[in-house]
Amino acid sequence: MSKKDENHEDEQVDIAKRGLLGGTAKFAALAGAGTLAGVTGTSLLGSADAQASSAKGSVAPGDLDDYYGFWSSGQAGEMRILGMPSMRELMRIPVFNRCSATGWGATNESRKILTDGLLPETKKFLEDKGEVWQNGDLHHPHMSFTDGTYDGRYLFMNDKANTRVARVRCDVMKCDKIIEIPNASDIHGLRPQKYPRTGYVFANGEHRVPIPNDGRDLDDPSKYHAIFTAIDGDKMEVAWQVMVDGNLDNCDADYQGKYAVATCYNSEGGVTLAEMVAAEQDWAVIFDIKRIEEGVKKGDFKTYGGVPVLDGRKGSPYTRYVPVSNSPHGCNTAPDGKYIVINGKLSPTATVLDVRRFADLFNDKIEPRGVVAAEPELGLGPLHTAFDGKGNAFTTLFLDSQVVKWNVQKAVDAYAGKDVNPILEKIDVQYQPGHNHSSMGETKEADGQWLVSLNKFSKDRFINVGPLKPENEQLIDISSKKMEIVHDGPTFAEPHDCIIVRADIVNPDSLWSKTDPMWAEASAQAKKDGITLYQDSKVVRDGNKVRVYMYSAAPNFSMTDFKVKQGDEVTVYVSNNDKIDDLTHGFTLANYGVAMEVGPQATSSITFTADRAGVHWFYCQWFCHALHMEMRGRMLVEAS
Ligand code: K7E
Ligand code: CUA
Repeated sequence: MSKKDENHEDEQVDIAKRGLLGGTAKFAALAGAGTLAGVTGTSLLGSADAQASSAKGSVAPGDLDDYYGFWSSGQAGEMRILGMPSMRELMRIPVFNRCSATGWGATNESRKILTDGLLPETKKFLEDKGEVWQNGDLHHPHMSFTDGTYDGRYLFMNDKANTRVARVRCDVMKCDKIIEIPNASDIHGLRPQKYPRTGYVFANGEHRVPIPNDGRDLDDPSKYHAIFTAIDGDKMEVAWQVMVDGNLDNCDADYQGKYAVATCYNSEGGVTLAEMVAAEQDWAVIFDIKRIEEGVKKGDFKTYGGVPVLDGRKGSPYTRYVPVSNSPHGCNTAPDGKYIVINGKLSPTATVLDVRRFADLFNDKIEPRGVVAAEPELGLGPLHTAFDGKGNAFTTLFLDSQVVKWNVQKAVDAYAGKDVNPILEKIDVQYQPGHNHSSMGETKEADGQWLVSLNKFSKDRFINVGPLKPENEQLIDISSKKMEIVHDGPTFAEPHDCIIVRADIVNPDSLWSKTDPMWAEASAQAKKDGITLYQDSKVVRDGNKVRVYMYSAAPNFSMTDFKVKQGDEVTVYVSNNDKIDDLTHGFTLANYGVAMEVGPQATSSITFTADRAGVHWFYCQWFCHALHMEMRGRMLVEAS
């Protein structure tokens, strides 16, 4: 399903028309009514145009989508996959959450991923509580890049709540690494390096804390610091960190592989709201990646928490601070590689930085504000900007509940003194948009087809479900001159951010490989026990440790029962021998809180103490066969 580019050459502002139509609630209501009516088959507007455009964004039953949407879920902690433009939710990928369908947080494989990359003090903190799980707050999912566009290898995402960064393997769409970032507090902004490849994953530590944060300097906020981190995305290890002034919010990378930029609020270094918004100006920090790498080589750093930390505070060779209006938020690099848009949040403006002037800034040939190429006034509460690859930008206006479309070159011309209005159009969204994202919009292949507006409030948009309302994500057709909302859908916490990736770039497997590293430990243990996974079925006793190896082939487990003693520590390994697409089995042990997914050709394992004597049925909890209900067996626990 693809749709035609109806009008891309004529982006000229028609002031009179815009004055008549642009951004007024009345017009939006009319356009909205037309769209809704079109969906039910009667067009209020009555024009063929309106009817044709109403069908946009709908994908017929059985038809496939053109794009993958990778969605965050905020405080729900998982990542979600949507088909775009249908906005059908296709999959949920547990990351910083627990999941009873897949056993994420319960299986040995997931517990290893959830704990391996944590700092020693966090491991101890969790062990003392007997837990592996921490809540999550997943804000920003982004795909790895090669040469300025998505490469389909990995997705990276942050956890603001517990200062972690995770990676999802795109071949199997499962999380394979989670690391906790030392010295920083609460990872917020996260973006992969676009060029030459990822490479680094840049991660902003938002909140300022003492380093090390071990009880010192509690009452002296002047000694708190925010930390910018570059993670090696291949190894999932911290490469280096830079200490900055102020808080770090969002970030992005350039298309040249030379710089990263972060927005900073709280240049005041305050700890209360009043203190944090006191100054008229905050700043964007620019990081010179080459200089930082050289600094690391020269040893110009201190080691904290096992990683090199460079001093990037004002006056350092590694950074430059560009003053922008109070509390900037989103930071978005335009696909032409020339501009980076800093979104004002408390200021009605966006500040456009010209990447081509950064070298002069670092060589002290120009003042920091000398890199500013434009500062258009967009409306109230600009938070994030997306691009269509045709020179236009789309910025969410949180307070105005609108998306504003503006032309970057016109904004640059206006800033240079020309009498042009960069604003092309405003459209109402429902309500209070945070992030928006366009199809392929953060790559050099931005294609100007779709824009998603992720709205924090749905208010009256859906039937009432109680005090906690869903949020609302809306699909906007941006392929023609006029933006048009073609779909909206409720979503549970929280559609914080998303990316829209052309389907041909993402090619996940349908089956696991039997030798996948995900269960390397299970394979190694099986080998020690003289077991061939997927073939042998056996109970191995090792003191009070019991290892149960079985495989599944629909509709059977290879074991009808196994016997253990009360108090044994039992590990059950299940290998799925089925090679058929979509044939997932599961293993649920009744009344033991034990459940896991076992994908086709995968192995999963889970460990528990058999402290309840008696007959306990285990069963397959993923519907796999007409005899799925019969796919079960017994664990017999002898009373001690
Ligand atoms: Cu991406 Cu809220 Cu975390 Cu903006 S942030 S809305
Ligand atoms: Cu196997 Cu259901």
